[in-house]
Amino acid sequence: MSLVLRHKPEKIGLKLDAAGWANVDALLSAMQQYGVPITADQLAKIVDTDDKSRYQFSPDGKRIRASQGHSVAVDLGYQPEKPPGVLYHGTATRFIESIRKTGLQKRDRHHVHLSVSTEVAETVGKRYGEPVILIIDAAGMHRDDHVFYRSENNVWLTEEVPVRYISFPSKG
Ligand code: HQG
Repeated sequence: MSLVLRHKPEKIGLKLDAAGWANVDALLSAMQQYGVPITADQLAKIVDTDDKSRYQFSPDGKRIRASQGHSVAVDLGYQPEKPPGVLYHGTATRFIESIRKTGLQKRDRHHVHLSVSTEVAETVGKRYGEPVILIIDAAGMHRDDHVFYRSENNVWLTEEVPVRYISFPSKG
């Protein structure tokens, strides 16, 4: 689901609109044609039970999209918001040397992803190796005119995090 709604909709012949929405019926028939049939009920269950609420239906239930994390060009329509004073970014020890030089970069995604809890940051960091939690001075960034967005599933998004706003743990 993440692959087709965020990265490669063309893999199953699906089209997303400019805001990342796919028509639910089109998704179901594309999955069927791709050889992985799922029912509307199963799709609803995936959306409901996803551990990070990655997906959302439109209010009328006819469309579906990922709430963040895309690599395809989409404009999710989130409005700039004032972030909490401190946010966290979970990464892996092997990236620390590079992050110390260039700050946090968005890489293949549209934004750098920041979380409100250290628990989430730790889980995110573990995907890439020995986790490290970086503490981000979001208040300072906001004061200095860095723009933040908050996704539907409470991930904070920003263009980049320059080194001066990052606190590294002493062992990193
Ligand atoms: C690292 C998952 C070296 C960055 C998660 C991260 C999140 C640098 C990796 C969401 C760097 C990029 C996003 C630099 C950043 N030098 N490494 N200058 N700047 N990095 O996956 O934040 O399951 O694109 O620290 O839960 O790990 O997809 O970003 O380790 O919410 O819903 O480069 O993806 O959510 O990795 O994860 P990613 P992320 P989903």
